[in-house]
Amino acid sequence: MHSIFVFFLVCAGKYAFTLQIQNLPCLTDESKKDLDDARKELKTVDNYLGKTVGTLENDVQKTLNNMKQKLVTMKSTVGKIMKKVETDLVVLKKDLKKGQWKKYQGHCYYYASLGAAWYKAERLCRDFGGYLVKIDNSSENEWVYSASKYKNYYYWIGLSDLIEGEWRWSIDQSLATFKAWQSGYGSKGHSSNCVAFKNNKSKWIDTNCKIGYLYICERNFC
Ligand SMILES: [Ca+2]
Repeated sequence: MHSIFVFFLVCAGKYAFTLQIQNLPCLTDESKKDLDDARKELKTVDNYLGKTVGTLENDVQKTLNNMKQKLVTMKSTVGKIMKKVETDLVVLKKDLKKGQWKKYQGHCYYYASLGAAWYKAERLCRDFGGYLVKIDNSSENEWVYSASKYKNYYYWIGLSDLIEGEWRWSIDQSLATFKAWQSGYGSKGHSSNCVAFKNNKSKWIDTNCKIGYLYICERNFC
């Protein structure tokens, strides 16, 4: 009882009151089994968590790699589009700087050197302070054709029939009085609603508005 190596400890179901420290802890066989079982359970849970964390890490890494790849592709696509837009703008600016507005009877005409669908061409002409060319008579028609630089190409003009067969100029929505249809054109139906100069001719065709033709803008001042 006087020794510091003696320790009081009550073990369930036992009568021993004093034990040396090296014998601690004092457990019943039943308690030991419980502890062993619990340890095994914990080990199983630990293994399961380890595997789950591993799988999750793998999945997250795969998702991140996927996203990274998609972003790289997206960046490349956006880069290409930006480059195309920049090139188009440079060409447009060069054209405008070169003063490619040609004068005829107090009006000025711009001949695009890049193609666009009819509606885009119409918008671009407005951006340039004009409108998709309106041709009032045969003289103007012949001049507009003769002044075009690329005779082998088609050029949009400002005529369309949103109401089938009702040909109107985009600038003022007036009905066309003068028309210079190429033989067989002018009534090509619902999928041919925009008008262009035929290549190598001062004649017009009605065709699909989505085609990327060159175009001619007109403005009332120079
Ligand atoms: Ca039509």
